[in-house]
Amino acid sequence: MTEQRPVVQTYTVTGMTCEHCVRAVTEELSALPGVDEVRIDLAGGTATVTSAAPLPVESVRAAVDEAGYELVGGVA
Ligand SMILES: [Cu+2]
Repeated sequence: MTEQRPVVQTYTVTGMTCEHCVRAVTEELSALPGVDEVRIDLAGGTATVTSAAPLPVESVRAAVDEAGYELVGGVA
């Protein structure tokens, strides 16, 4: 049996400028399977995602892209 420990990962997201952007990115990331919590740092341009298991970075990238923003690099 594998250990169930939440994974917390921070990503760099460009293009977010206001609370609307924050909401859009939060919604898309929250919709990913296994995501428990999404915290956006608007000033810092980062998204911190808590999930039950590690998320494929391409899934995170696709979700951010869907919201209209861009994931920079991999994991911050
Ligand atoms: Cu905005």
